[in-house]
Amino acid sequence: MLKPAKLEKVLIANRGEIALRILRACKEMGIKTVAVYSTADKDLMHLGLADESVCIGPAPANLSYLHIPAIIAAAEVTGATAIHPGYGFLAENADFAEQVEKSGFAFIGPKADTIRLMGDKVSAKDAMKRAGVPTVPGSDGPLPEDEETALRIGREVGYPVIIKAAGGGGGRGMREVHREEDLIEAAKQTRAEAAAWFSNPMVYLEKFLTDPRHVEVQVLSDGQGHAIHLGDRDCSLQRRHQKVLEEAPAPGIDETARQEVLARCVKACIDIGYRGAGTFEFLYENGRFYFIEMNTRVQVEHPVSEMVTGIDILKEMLSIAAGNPLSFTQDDVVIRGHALECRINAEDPKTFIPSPGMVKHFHAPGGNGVRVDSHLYSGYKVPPNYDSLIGKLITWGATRDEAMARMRNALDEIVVDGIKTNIPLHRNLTRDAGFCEGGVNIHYLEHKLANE
Ligand code: MV4
Repeated sequence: MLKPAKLEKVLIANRGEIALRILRACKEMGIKTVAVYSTADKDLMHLGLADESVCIGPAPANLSYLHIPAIIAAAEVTGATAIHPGYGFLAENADFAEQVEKSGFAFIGPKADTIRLMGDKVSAKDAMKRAGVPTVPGSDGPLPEDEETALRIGREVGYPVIIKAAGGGGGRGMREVHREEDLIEAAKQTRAEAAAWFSNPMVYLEKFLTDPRHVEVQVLSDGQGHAIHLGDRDCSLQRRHQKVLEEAPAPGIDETARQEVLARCVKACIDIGYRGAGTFEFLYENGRFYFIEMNTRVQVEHPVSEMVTGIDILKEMLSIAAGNPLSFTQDDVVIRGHALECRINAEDPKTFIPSPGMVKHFHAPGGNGVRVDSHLYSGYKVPPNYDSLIGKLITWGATRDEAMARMRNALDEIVVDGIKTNIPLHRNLTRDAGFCEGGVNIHYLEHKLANE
């Protein structure tokens, strides 16, 4: 892969396992690295592996990983040429992307305008609908404030419906409505929340799908007219909008519907001039896909797509940001076998209360088809200030059953002593008859937990 000067030195504007993942990709490509960290994170593993590291502020994220001037200043003083935002924090902040580029650095992700387009869920849905991506039936734009018009739209779509904030996403700012007499009040409440939380009172209405699966499509697009997909992932196993276990490909999907939606996503990338790695989120019900949102960042669960395609998504992101055209075509992408990912969190496996503290002993599992993406080491102290994700255990197999057997072994082998983790939950889940069967919906895990 070419390496123009734009990507001579990459500043990694993140922490934990994804910072380590970005660092590994940079090192492989011969790109110099700058790690940034808060005072709570001075013991992060990747700091010692980076060429340079810079403290950007105190523990609260607002004063460090979310503090745009501190990150740009760190890039300036170290002579970095590009910034990788990872996921979370500033990854989908269009103003950050804009300031990074205006300051003369390459932003490793889409153009600021694309991030802005997708950040507004009404404009995102509209853009995707125009590009031919199937969307959830609904208000086709904002839900009007006029009560008569809103009621007519609700009646046309048919109950139940869901009201969502245009500025929301990921489950924040939404309200189910099961009866017409509740629509106006629900719209008012969602608007008020949206104004307070996202400084944008705009809401939209959709048909509420009662038992969908969450299936998403990974794409890579170079912004120069070439785009490809890396197949789909199933992320239905979630609790309170936090994904727990993901897999690729999504099991038991209608193959005609799948090939159609994958092709539509690729075409949409070309239509909007998308640049970088992206994820189209769909609800899948009764054999049909319905677009809900697009994520303009690398996602936590990207490794399952890497495992079934052999493509390194982080290296491709870097290559695209360097201005290179995609080096392969869709025909070069072959989905082979199956991959699973268990998210390992520092939390109580029953109450889900975060459990930071000293990891007295860490032992990583191994063997054929086993991958561990984690910044843990024996003696590492998990700080209480951030997300509780401490690593990801990923297995690959020629079949789903083989990937599952390898995951059960890996979960038997892994040792994380000193703090509570959700490993017992994963040991249980990978032996759950319904999940092992494949194709469970977004409510499955919460129902299972309520009944145990
Ligand atoms: C929906 C839905 C049902 N019908 N939209 C939640 C997160 C956000 N990305 C969209 N979400 C949903 N939108 C319609 N029209 C159900 C959910 C939903 C959900 C979606 C994906 C994964 C987990 C979920 C958990 C609860 C609700």
